[in-house]
Amino acid sequence: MSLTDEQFEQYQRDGYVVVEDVLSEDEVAAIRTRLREYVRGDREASGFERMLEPSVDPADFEGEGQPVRKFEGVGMAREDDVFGDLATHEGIVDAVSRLQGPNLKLLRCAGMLKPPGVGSAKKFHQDAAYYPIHPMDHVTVWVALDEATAGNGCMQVVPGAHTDGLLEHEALEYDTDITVAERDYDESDTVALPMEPGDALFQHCLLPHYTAPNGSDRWRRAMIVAYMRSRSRFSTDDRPAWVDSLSIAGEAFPGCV
Ligand SMILES: O=C(O)CCC(=O)C(=O)O
Repeated sequence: MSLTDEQFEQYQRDGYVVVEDVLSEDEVAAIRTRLREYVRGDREASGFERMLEPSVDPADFEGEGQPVRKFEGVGMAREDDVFGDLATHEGIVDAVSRLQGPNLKLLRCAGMLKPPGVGSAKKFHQDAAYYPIHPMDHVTVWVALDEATAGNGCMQVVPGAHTDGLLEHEALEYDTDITVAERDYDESDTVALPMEPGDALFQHCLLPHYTAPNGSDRWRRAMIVAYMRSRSRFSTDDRPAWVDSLSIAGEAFPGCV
């Protein structure tokens, strides 16, 4: 599966495109099962981070296992076969190759969970603000594992705003969590992107986006795999601790990320 010309053009114009049915039901089920094993502690998260919902006391959480907000780290794809299969998924890699060329590295792998009732918002941000990488055009692929709707925290984007460049961000509660400091748009300028399990959103790293809290009684789980060109370089002297990479397709180049 590569992108059609129409999908390619939508990505260039709007900064995103949703492609339906990229993952099969079985592939979605395998990822959900694996995430559940980590949430319940049946498997130990080794080589990647786990973050809990900040305002939820795990003792009060009535879901299955811990109130995990996210698992994050390229180590997920390196250490775990199910997440590794997602990172190298032919449909995803072919589509990203159309956007980024044949030499690709994985920049990010994450399980994004919004537990029912307690899943918190992810405020407006651009993914590029987290990653000092040149050129600033990496692609985030957000794959729905549940039906995602405005009610349980689906992705919301500002179409076309990726052309405004990198905006200033300020730190939130965690020093690793940031949000756009000043902006000339708000929630009313966003387009909500409801998605079915297995659908994938391909998103430009400069596209401002946010997700609302999950006020529903249904989980909203998703996976993120983000890719950059293997010729990308760091645009700072210090590589931030959370930046890692894994070769996915084509060649790797000396002196590059
Ligand atoms: O899945 C979510 O709720 C938001 C994820 C997101 O925007 C991110 O981690 O960059």
